[in-house]
Amino acid sequence: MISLKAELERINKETLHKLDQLKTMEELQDLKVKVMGKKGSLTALLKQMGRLSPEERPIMGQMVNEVRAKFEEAWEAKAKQLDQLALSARLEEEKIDITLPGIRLPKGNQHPLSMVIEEIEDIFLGMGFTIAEGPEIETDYYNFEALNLPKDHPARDMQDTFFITEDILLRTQTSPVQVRTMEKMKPELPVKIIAPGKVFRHDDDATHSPMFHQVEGLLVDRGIRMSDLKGILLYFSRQMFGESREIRLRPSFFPFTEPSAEVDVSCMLCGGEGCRLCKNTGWIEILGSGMVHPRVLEMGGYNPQEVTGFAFGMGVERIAMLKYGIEDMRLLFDNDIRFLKQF
Ligand code: 2NM
Repeated sequence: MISLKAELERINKETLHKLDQLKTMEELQDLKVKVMGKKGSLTALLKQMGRLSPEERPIMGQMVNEVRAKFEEAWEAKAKQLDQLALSARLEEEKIDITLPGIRLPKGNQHPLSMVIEEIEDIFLGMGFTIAEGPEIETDYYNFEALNLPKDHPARDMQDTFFITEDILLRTQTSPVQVRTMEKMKPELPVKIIAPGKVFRHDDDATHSPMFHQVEGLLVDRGIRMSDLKGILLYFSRQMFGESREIRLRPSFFPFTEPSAEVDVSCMLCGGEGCRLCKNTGWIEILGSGMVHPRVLEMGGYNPQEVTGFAFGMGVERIAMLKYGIEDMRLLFDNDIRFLKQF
């Protein structure tokens, strides 16, 4: 009895001391097992009680129970304390200083091609045109047939077309959008639209891109004349390249217009005096245009006896290069932020 009591005292002191010293939840769980587990020190002590006399047994039992109750109480308190410590450590770690300056995200830049497209759109919107869109993957019919380019037409070679199947292709111009719009609108007048978008042409020249951008325009109404075309394009050229610009029309050929004309604008670099940019001619070609071919009007669902129309098309990359003095078109497709930031 005496030795068991001394052993109990020792266990009591030692466990409470250990409990006081330990620092982690794992150590705490460990201690519980070492004291109260199957092979724990208190458990071992209880097993030895068989050696005691019947009178001593309940007294010793009560003492063991008291030690165990005290241990459990102290254990729960320690568990709570460790929980608290872990929580405040986490809060400390997660603390943020809301007075610190923010991190600025690197800003991008609108692409000069998008800027030019929007500028062109705004000029024509201001003249009452609306914007029409259509598929980049087209049928042979809308890209060629309906534009007065039948299957055996020699001018089909003028465009190096990306074919997907025999009848499906990547549009080589945005004119198919104009045909689709006429079909949808007929017999409503006027048809007064521009069609901006991506077009695709196969070209082995390294300075050309297989994908580039076009804006084409179409105005169909009763009594539309070539002078209407010239007035609209003069206004556009002055808005785009400066109030003092002049334009001139040179005879040309397109299968979908008759007559057709190439449009030059007086040089925006030298004002027409002659320089490197205009190769000393004073003029720079910016557009193709013409009066819509009667057959194209017909295929759009309009009667060429009743209505006439003009159409034009321009390459956006070329306009952007002229407007911003970009020497190499490839810069427009590299997406180098140092280049893009300049606009
Ligand atoms: C150009 C030049 C001349 C054109 C023709 C048409 C349509 F659909 F009305 F027939 N849209 N665009 C046209 C005319 C395009 O680009 C150089």
